Parts: sequence; C-alpha cells; structure tokens
Amino acid sequence: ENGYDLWLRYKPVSTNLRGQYEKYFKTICFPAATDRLKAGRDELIQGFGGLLGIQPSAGTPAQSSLVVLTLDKIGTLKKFITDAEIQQIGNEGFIIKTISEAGRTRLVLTAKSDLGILYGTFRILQLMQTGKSLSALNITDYPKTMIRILDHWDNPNRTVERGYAGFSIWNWHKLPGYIDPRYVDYARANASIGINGSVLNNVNANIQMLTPAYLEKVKALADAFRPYGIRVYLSVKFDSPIELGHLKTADPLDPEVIKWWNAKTDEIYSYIPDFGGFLVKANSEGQPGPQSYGRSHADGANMLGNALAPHHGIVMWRAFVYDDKVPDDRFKQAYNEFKPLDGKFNANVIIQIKNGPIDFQPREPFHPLLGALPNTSVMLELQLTQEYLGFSTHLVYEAPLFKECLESDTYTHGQNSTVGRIIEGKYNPALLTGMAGVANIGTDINWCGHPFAQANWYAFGRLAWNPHNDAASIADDWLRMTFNNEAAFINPMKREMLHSRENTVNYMTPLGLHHIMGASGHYGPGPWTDNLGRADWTAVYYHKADTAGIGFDRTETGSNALNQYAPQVQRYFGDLKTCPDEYLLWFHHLGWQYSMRSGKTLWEEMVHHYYTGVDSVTKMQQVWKSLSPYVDPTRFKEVEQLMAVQHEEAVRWRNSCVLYFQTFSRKPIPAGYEVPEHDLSYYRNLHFPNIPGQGVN
Ligand code: BDP
Repeated sequence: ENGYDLWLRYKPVSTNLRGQYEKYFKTICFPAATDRLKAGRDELIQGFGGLLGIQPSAGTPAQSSLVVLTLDKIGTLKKFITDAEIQQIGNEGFIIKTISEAGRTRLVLTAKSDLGILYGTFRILQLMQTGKSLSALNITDYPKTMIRILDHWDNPNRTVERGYAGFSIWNWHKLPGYIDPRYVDYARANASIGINGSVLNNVNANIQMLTPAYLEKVKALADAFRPYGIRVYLSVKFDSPIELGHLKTADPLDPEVIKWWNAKTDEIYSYIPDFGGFLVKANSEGQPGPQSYGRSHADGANMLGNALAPHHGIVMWRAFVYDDKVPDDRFKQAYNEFKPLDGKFNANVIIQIKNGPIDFQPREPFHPLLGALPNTSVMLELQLTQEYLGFSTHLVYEAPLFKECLESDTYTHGQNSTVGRIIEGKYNPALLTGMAGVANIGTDINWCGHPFAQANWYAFGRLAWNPHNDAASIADDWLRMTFNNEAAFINPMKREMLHSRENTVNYMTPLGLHHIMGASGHYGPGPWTDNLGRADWTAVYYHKADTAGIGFDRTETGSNALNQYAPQVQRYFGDLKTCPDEYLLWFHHLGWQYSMRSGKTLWEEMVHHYYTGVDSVTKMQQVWKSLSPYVDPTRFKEVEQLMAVQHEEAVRWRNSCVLYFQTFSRKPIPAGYEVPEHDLSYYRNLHFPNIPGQGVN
C-alpha cells in the first residue's frame, strides 16, 4: 500500500457481513446510458470485485437484488418512495432503501439525476467499506450547499503555492494530448465525497490560463472530470484586459473592458459548455482589482458576473483583502470594505470568505463578515493545505478546526445563527451557497504528502456536503476506509486525530497567539520576525509582546475590531470573564502576571501549553507504535518517520517561543519543565533554504 488509492481501496470484506453483501450484488439492474451513470456502475463493479470478489450479472428490475434507476425509470418501485422524499433530495440527492416484498429483499438506489445516482453508488460502497449492515436501509440524503469546490493554488509551471505534496498534478505540458489516469482518480475521489467543482489555478493568477492554448488544456481536464460531476473554474487576473488584451485599462465600467471580458467568456464557453466560472483575488497582496480604477468590489464582480450570466456561470469573489496603506488592524479590513456593499452584488456572484479574519491560522475566531451580509451570497473558504499547520509533516486532522468555525454562533440572525446555518443559506434561500477548500493535493504518490493529510481532503468534502456532520464520525469513516475496520485500531487513532489540531495549537500558538511563524515560507517558528515588506506580515504586529505583557487589544481600548461582531459576540470575547483561554490574546493585551482560570499566571500558562503540545506528540508517537500490527509496513513506517519530524519541529516551536517570550516576561521557565537544549540565538539563526510552497509573502 502506498496511499494512492486514498479511501477507495475496496479491500476484501472479512467480517460476517460478507454473506449479506453478496446476496444483494449477485444480480443487479443498473443500465448506464450516460457517461455519468457508466462512471457509477464502473465504480460499483470495481468495488464489488475488490470487496467481495464477485462480478455481478445484469438482470431486469424484477430479477435483481440491487436496482439502480433514476426516478423517471423506476416504474412500479416508485410506490416505495414518498413525495416528501422526492421533494427533499433536490437535483443532486439520492434515496437508498432496502425493500421487502413478496418474501424478497432488495436494495433500491434512485435519484432525480445521474449525478444523484453517482453519489448514491459511492454511498453504497462507503457503507460496505465501513462495515455497515445493508439489511434495513432508509437513506434520503442531499448536499446542503451548492458549490463544493477545491481551489488549487497551482501555477502553470507546476509549482504549487503553499503546496507540500510535490508539484501540481496538472501536467500542462502533456495536456491536452495526454490524459493522465490520475485526473480520473482525482475526479472519482472528489465525487465520492460530493465535491462538484475544481478551480484549476492559483488565485495569484497567471494570464496564460486564458490563452487559447491553455483553454484547450482546460477543456481536456473538463472532459475528463465531467462524468464525475466536477465542473472546472479558473482564477482570473483582474488586469487581463491590459496584459492579455492590450487595452489601456481594466476599469470594469469601461465599454471596451466589458466587451473584452464578454468575448473572452464566450470563447471559454466555446471550449467548455459547462464551465463553472471565475475565482477572483482582487486588490489584495499586490493583485490588481477594481479599486485600482476607483471602482468597488461590486463593480468588478458584477462586470464579470454579467459576462458569465448568459452561460449560467458564477463569480467567486474573494473577501481576503487587506492593504498596508490602510493604517488599521488588518483584522478589520475585509469587513470594512464588504459590509457597505451588502445587496449590491449580482445574483451569480458569491463572496468567498476565509474562516477567520487574518489568514488560516491554527486557531482564529470566525470571520466577522460571516452573517454580516444577509443579502449577499457567501461561501466559506477553508485551507486544507497546512500552510500554518506544519506543512505535510505534521499530523493535524483539520475537521475540528472547520467545525469550530461552522458551529460558532454569529448571533447575526438571533441565537444559534451559526456559521454552518449561514453557509447553508438558511436565512435567505434565494442566495447561492458553497464551501471551498484550498487543496492539499500534489504529485506525491499518496496525493497529500502525509497519509493522514488525506483525511483533510476527505473531511472537507463531507462537511461541504453537510456542515452538520461531525468530526468524529468523519474520522471514523475515513480510518475504516483508509486503513481497516478493527476497533483496536480505530478507537485509539481516532482519539489522536481528534486531539491533533489542539496539540498543534499548543506547541505553535496557544492562548490566542497568531501569525508568529517563520518569515520565509511560513515554515517553523518566527515570533521575532519584525522587519518585512509590510508591518502586517510581521509577527510582532500580532503578538505585541513587551515587558508589560502580550496580546492584541481588539476591545474598545484597542483596535475595536470586536465592534464588527454582533453585540453578544462582542461581549463574549470582550469580557475577560467569558473570553475563552483559547482566544485570549486574539482580543486582549494582558500582563505576564495576569491570573488565569487555572490559577497560573499568564506566563506559566503559556509555558504549560507549549510543553503540553510537545508531550502530546510524544504520546501520539507511542500510540502509533502500538498500532503497528494493524497497519501495512509501508504506511506504518512513513507515518512513524513523519511523526519523528513533527516531534522535532514541535520541540523547536516550543523552545523558540518560550525563550523568545521569556525575554519579555523575564520570568524563569517554571520548575519541572525540560530546559531548552539551545539558547534563543541558536533558534533565531537557523535557516531553512528551499522551503516548499513559497508564495507571495
Ligand atoms: C495566504 C498565503 C498566500 C496566498 C494568500 C491568499 O500565504 O500565499 O496567496 O493567502 O489566500 O494564506 O490569497
């Protein structure tokens, strides 16, 4: 095993359920007149072959013990399906039932669309892979969001911004002539978790992607993905009319510019009739945008929206904007720019908002724009690639991080108006909904660099499908499908996965510290970073440590960023009596002697978290060692080695941060904790050339 098969391994079923499964799949009725149905049937056949070692024969609906038909073809079996169920599943959902009639038991999978059938086939396989009984199924399921998409930050030269799993899987040079089988496996994996879109290129976009030669290549990928229900999208550079079209301006209100985008968009659709649309990073980190021409985000987004509307395409316009010319807390800038534009965006424009206000930190409070744009379509942007979570050497299961955001109560629509409900479009059904994950995929044989990083791709899909799924059951399914169904393996490893994100917060950024990573490539610790192109890229801007204390005061006495939240949230984070320890230094600047809930001083508590973080990695290593009987040798060894690297890096984070902050606290490391091996200058002087995944900052 090398991890290539992801969670679609289809290894032989060894439990006593085997007999039950076989009964259902001896004769199946699954006519496949379209590519999408064929994809579903092929997957089932492959799955039955691997799981059960059987090749089912084809039968009529009456003869078959598994019947897979869209609702319009289901005939007399329709009597088992209620109108309410049909209503509920929408266009992408499905119904799976175990039906007993005249002494016979059969499985029926039905849906309105071929895509619904495809999703249902993957569900049947998942049930078998995770050891579930099929004898009394009554499943009605459908995606709770519309756009479930991976954002690849891949460049045309195959480097990947913040990519830690090798190079881009898109081999632009060999496209369109050569279709790597990997593209199809990519699409299968995505379809298996309900992902229905893929942005192929980096948000820091290269205009090359819009040239005819590249559109041919994009078309080839779109054709490969189509059977799996994956639409392709492109990131576009706002100044393309100048750089590619040789116009004098890219002003979104200029008639020539409008004409250029309309023609370019029509051209794209002449290659790819179901092209999804554009993703745009504008007026952020040096990218051009409408503000460069005195126009607003809405002017820019709507101009592109108008070009796409006749083709039913959409614009995903990013809210990740900040500018060092604005002399204010970076936390506040996105809200300040977008809040006044609520309701001004076209119906096919959706605002893509990161989970937190700064940038995918190990822990962030939810973004204040979430819930603040009731008349605008919004989607959540999560980062699967571990830019700030130890790259692909640290085992960090991100679902608890995603859930923390999704379950945050924004109070913008009364109590319990959680981010998850906002993302589902509960409060304004007319709007588009969605979730984007910045992909962690590359050319590494196991796709994601770390065998456990696959779980983040998997969990993202499951949460985009249903934000109310829970992190533990997703981990459970993933472990069973990716490794085995042994309780003695699943239970301890699931516990480690569920703790892994908090462990990492502890050894990187406890108590609400944020953005204190190394300057070059965001690798390792760099709390001392104080001299970069702009203040809001440094660490000292965020931790504000001095001999009096530490933390970013975002209350009324400080930047008052808290003011952007609903009053209940303001009070919760603003009042030291209620602000959880986890968010303390996000919102408060406190003295080193500040007395924590635990009775420790702030300094002691911080030291405690850093040491606990490292200890928990040691414990995770021990647990993994004890599980060797349950894991194939290749993957066992790989994870073992990566955990050793993680441990070493966790120690470096701990020692660097504790020694650095000690220069301000001027307090000893409390007794009982191991003394750091080196002094601060040693850690400050470490250099790591050729860090993977370099980006714009
Ligand atoms: C940050 C990355 C940078 C990206 C930027 C973005 O450091 O490389 O370009 O986000 O989201 O996380 O645009």
